[in-house]
Amino acid sequence: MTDASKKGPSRRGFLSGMAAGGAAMAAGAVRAQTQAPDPLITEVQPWASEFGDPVDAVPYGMPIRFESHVVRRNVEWLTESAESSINFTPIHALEGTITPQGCAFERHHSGAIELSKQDYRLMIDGLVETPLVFTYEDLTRFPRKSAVAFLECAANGGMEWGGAQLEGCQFTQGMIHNMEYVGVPLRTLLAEAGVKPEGSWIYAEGADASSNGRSMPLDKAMDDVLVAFFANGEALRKEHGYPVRLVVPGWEGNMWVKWLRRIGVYDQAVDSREETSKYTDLMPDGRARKWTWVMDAKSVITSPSPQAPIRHGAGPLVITGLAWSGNGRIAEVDVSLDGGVNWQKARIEGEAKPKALTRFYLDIDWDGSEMLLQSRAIDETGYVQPTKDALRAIRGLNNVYHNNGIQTWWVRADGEVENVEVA
Ligand SMILES: Nc1nc2c(c(=O)[nH]1)N[C@H]1C(S)=C(S)[C@@H](COP(=O)(O)O)O[C@H]1N2
Ligand SMILES: [Mo]
Repeated sequence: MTDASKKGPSRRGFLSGMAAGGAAMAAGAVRAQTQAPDPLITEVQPWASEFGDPVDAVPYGMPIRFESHVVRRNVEWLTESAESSINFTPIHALEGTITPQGCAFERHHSGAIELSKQDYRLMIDGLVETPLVFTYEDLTRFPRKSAVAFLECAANGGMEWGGAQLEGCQFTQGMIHNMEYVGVPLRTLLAEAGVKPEGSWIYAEGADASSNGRSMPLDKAMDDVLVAFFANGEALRKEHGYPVRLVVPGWEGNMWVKWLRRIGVYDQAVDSREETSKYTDLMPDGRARKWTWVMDAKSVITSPSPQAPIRHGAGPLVITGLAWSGNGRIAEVDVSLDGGVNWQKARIEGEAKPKALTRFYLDIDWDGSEMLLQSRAIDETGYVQPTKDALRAIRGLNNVYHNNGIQTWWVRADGEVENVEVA
């Protein structure tokens, strides 16, 4: 037991202790530092004087009201209507790697639909031996697999191509979430229907008005794609595709068709709207990159960041963020405090899973002076996250998608943080 009435180490003593003892001393920062009685400790508080809520007060719990700021947010000027729009995950306020469904960003082309399990049908047709229709219950009778995977919209960071614009990683990198999915491998269902030898592409479409149809090479469909019905231990939420969505690990979010209603097997791509006029990358010479399915390695410091400034002053500071790669595992994350001049290796927390968000930390003793914080992800293929300028030099400025450039946060001496770019 700790004796809280004893005088803790002075701030000065603590800081010199830091220099000697390093990060292990950081926990000492919260020790009592004065002898003034703290009424929160010495006086009986209301919450200790009466009963709390009974069980079942809330049959399905919501976050406590003190956390009501941790919500998805929208940028209203971005789209004409909220039915065909996007909002952003509050990654600045989350920890670990799993995104709760309730604050995981949403992207709809024609609104989130309500589709019951009873009304659900999944058709497999085209170049198959036996066209099939599955009910929801049919799907639950195939052997299941699970996968933790990030979903990143290809447009994540799209508003930053022209320069630093939005204040906070929720808006600059928040078109991303990471969940644990359970479902049936798509290859199991394709095998049930029997793909004909000519079949080399699939086309997946949703039951919503937009249908959001996308083509995918059969190789990927037979690899790690899941027809998923659970996320983070519970049914998919309506906005994430209840009752069934496609999970396409490592590939752009648009291909993760929600409210999945049909898989067609073909001998060529369909060239739908979502893979021609949209989700292609216009290059400086007027031509467009096509089939840019994989989300390249990327990272961002989530705290400190514009929505998560430093309030505690100089001394021990936890710098943390997220890194991910559609090509596999994150091998290393480097952090710079001086705008990319010097780099230090960050600590990767837990297992770096392939095609999933990976949490990193750099624990420093902040001297209270300005910093230009950056993080740089390196994945297991050796790919290094590029600077924004390096990306622009190749892709130009006409393009919206696949901006995985290095983010810079300007941390001021007062702890406030701004979105900037270093030349
Ligand atoms: N049926 C259908 N599937 C869809 C969409 C859609 O509008 N309709 N939007 C796509 C896009 S562009 C993205 S980025 C992801 C977003 O998934 P989320 O809303 O679960 O975050 O779903 C994809 N799947
Ligand atoms: Mo998207």
